[in-house]
Amino acid sequence: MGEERSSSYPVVNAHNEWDPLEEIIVGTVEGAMIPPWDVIMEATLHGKDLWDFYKKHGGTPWPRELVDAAKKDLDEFVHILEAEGVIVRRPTPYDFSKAYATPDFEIESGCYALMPRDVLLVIGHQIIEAPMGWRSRYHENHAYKDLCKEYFKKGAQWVSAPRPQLSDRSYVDGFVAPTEGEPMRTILTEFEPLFDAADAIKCGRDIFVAQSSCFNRFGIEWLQRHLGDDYRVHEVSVYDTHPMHIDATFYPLAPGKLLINPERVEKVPDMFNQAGWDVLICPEPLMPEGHPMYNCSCWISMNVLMLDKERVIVSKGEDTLIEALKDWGLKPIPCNFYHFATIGGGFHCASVDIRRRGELESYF
Ligand code: ABU
Repeated sequence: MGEERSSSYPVVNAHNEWDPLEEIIVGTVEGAMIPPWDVIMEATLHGKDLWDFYKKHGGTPWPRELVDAAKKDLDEFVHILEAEGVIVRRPTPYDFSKAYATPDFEIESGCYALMPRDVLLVIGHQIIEAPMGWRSRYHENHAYKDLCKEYFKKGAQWVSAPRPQLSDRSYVDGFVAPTEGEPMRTILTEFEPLFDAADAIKCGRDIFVAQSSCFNRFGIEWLQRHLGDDYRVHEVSVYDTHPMHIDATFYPLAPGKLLINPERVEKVPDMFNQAGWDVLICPEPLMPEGHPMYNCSCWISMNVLMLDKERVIVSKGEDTLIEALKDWGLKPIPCNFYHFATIGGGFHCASVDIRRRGELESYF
């Protein structure tokens, strides 16, 4: 069952974004469905022009040519990871095409196992299945159950956050997303704890989160209380008209190096300045105008993946960011990923680190 390994670290061991990476789960494009339209998408997807696309095509498979192009990118990503000595694990094939219903909602299909970062929050030795707010992603954790069971049998802690109901009471009735410049508002009510795992980012004992249309305050409170006194959960002040996930917004790349999205971060927490961290401003993305992006913004450029404190996988084509990373003392490894970004996200979204060689520390 699973791979043999030589590491002396616990099978699940991830305390930050930069300790040397030993094992990772990478998502799959196989069987990916276009997310069926649901109320939360209005609050999380940039680009109103996309709504009609989802209303018309949601619940059907992504066109083969998009899937093939995304798969080519993902294969290159896996190849790079393996060539750099990382064990890559994949989700179990799962049929996301079936309609399903609970007593509280019904939906015409699931989505995909493209982006494990949203589903599993790995902190220290534990895997937390996230209580996700998209009804179409309600069963996405099933694609990772085999891996979770295997890691559990090898000693990991494995827990699911309270299973959400996702009835209409979880969403603000009549929600309208703000236009640029209007005060930020989010769609989730405080009826139950909700978050996607990608709404949190690790920095040792300090976990940074941003409230979004996937992460409510109840979710933040649940996470802090669940993690207990070993961890401090900090809320970062951000501005985004369609907030979803922190990993294209605020990203501690390595000790002393914090990458931020200049359009979204309102205030860097004082603790970074006090501890002498460099705040690195992500350059403007270079994604070509008109490149189709169904699920995320062009700031997905900053959704890189650290292999250790220096090596960083970054999207080929993002030359300004690649040069900046070099100036900041990092070693960029470019990988084609624009086509994966069309239906998914970046390298961080497409993966979830299971084991990095390192200990729990405080960096402040
Ligand atoms: N994890 C996806 C981030 C999406 C975005 O900010 O564009």
